[in-house]
Amino acid sequence: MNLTKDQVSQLLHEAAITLFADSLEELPPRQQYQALAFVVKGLAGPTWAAAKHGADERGQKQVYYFAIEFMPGRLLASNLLNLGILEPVEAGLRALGLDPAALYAEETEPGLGNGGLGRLGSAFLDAMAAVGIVGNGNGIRYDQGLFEQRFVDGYQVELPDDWLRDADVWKTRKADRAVIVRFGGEVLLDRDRLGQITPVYRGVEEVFAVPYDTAIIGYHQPRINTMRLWHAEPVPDAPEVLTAAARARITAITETLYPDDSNLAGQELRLRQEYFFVSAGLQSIVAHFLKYHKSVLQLPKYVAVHINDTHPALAVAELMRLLLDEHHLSWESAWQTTVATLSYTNHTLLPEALEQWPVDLLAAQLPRLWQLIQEIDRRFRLRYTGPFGQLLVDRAAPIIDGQIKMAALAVIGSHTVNGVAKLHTQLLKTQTLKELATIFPARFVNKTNGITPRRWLQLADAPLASLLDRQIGPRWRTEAREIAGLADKLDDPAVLDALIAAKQANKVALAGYIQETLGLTVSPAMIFDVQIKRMHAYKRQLLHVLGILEAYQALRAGETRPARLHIFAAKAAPSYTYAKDIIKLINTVADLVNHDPTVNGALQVAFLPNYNVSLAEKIVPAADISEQISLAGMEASGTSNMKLMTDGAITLATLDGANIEITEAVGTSNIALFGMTAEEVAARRAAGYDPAAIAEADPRLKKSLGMLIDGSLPLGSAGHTIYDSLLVDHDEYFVLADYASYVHASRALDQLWTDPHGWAAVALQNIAASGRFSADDTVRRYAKEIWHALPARGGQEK
Ligand code: GLS
Repeated sequence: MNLTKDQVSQLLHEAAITLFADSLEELPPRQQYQALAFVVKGLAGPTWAAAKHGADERGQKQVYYFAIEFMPGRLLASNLLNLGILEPVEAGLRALGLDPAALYAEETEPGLGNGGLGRLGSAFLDAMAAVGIVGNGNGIRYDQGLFEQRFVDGYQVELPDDWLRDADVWKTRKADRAVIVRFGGEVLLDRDRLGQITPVYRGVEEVFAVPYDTAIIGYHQPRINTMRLWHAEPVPDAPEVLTAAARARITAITETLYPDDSNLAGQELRLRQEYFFVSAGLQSIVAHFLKYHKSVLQLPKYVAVHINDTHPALAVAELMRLLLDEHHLSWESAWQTTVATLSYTNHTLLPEALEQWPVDLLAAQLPRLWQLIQEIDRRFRLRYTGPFGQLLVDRAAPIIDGQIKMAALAVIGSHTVNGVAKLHTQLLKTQTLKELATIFPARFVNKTNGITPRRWLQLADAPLASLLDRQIGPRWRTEAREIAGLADKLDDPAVLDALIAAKQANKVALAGYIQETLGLTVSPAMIFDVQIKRMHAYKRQLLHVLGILEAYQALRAGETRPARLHIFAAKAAPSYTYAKDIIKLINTVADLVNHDPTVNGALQVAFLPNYNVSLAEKIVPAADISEQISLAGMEASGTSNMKLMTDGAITLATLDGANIEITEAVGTSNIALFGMTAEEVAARRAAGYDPAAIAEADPRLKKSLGMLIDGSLPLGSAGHTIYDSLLVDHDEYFVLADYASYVHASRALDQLWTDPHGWAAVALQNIAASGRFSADDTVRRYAKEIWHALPARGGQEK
């Protein structure tokens, strides 16, 4: 798209008048942002409109990515980049005396996800559009996103996230495409003379599902996909007048995002959310499909529906319902069509995160689906008990002990199932879903996660992006694998110096933000050691804290070490008190070391509040060390590990999740590995483990642990809880078992830091190896091997 500075100015002035009846110069920054976003939406409009019909007319297969969470991040700069008008627009803004970055910062980030899972969904949408796959998101438009986090006296406090306060410029409400989703009531099966079964519903609650569409713009190409998020409302003009309570029950469905990514929330509301967006999505997909095709039997040829984690697993039963009840297929044809249409990604090994619904709850909310799930279960048992035996089939079947296991339903109803990193897929096959993998061995495949270098490198890390342009030319901007060319510059001291300078520029910017946010003065010359991710015991922020206390003692004892700033950002689920205790601990340790003159700036801790995509965009480019220190066998993949390496941080890691692939990519000499492997963890668990003996044998560790309870850290009950988790409750996540090797690996990085070119060379090799973690490649693999929906003509549309 071509645009001159003058055109930008004219469009902006017109938008200011149209939207706010005022001149651009008079508007506050928030409205200037809105005017610009309005212009950009308008510029994308014609391509979006054309793209919607083009795929149907060409008969190109479409992917629908069903996910209960999406975290797109701010969209303005990303849309400008993808449309190819970032530079002229920024030049136009500057000519008008406006600061582009300040306008971008006016956008409220839609926090419609908890963490890695939601962010991955959005990265995939961006990537699908970039490589020319017709791939649409299907999810929920929450009125309130993930809570806003503040710290009060070191404790996490949650405030509502009112992200719609200033209107969401990007959305298009499509009331004409609304569908009705039914809950509760009774279902009777009416059989006519030909044996045709028709369900008759009585006393159901009807919910109006209204889609809100957002354009997902393909990078430098005419593909614009749609993220469709559904909003729950009372049915307009319904014959029955609803009570206020009945209306509230309906609107509650899309009021708030569950602030939890690893525990089954277990409430009726969560189940209603899941069915709501699954049913609305599938109804609209099938209706749309039938505008272009004669028979639903052809669905799998033109449509792939992806179940992202178990939250949308009801898609199996809901698609069956539509095919059986509304399109009158036989059970066998409906089942074949369903399985050929659906695929499923598992994103977790945590047992508490594997969703199960009590039969009573599901049967009351979704009586027709309950009938169908029982039939799926019955047929599954009938078919597989003979060959595999009662015991195995009992463990594999969807219904057991009054519970419905959603992962089982998803696996049985999908043609392909994938894990998100090699180790994770292997553990799924051999442990978590081993019975299902025995029955369906060919269904299980691996698709290691990816990230979008557009957001994390092109937009967030302009200094590194321009270094890459200068050193290897701009092709990496479209094909991330080209970044590998940087490896040829390994021995060029001028390139290493440039890399150091680029990182330094980012660190200066982050130091400014830390000063502004926390009032803490830090030096950009320190090592910026970063751990950013959800607060969870298995991710072991606690191990990082024990490392800080080790360094604290060393410095107080007179050792000299390179100055290090430990940067944390993390939200804890409001109900997860242990994780909140760790937040209190980090803030308390920060208070201690930041105010202790004896460590004299050689050790500082900054815990930045309200972690979200926009904050990550500030931290990631400034990181020297990336802490990926989960207990091996716990983190399905991780994606901050990929973002941080892309921007030149060196990873301090266990062999967990995608850290294993990162190690393969960079080689063991370019990553600081420590700790037990997943196998060693399992063996240690089996053999029995005595954390107290480890603490006893290491005086510094013993002292650090003592600090939790002896009053040197004013932690209140949090100190005892954490102390007991390690020494009384047997340290479930083997923090103490990995402690010594963690400290050792971290000290090796201190050593490397004393040689700036040596450090930069390792960072450079990380950047050069990062291209393979581009989400573009990941979605190409999904498209080729799972969805069978490769873009026409090698990725480009007409
Ligand atoms: C998660 C995993 O915990 C992460 O390891 C993974 O990177 C992410 C995307 O696959 O999915 N699963 C989950 O429930 N939340 C996540 O972030």
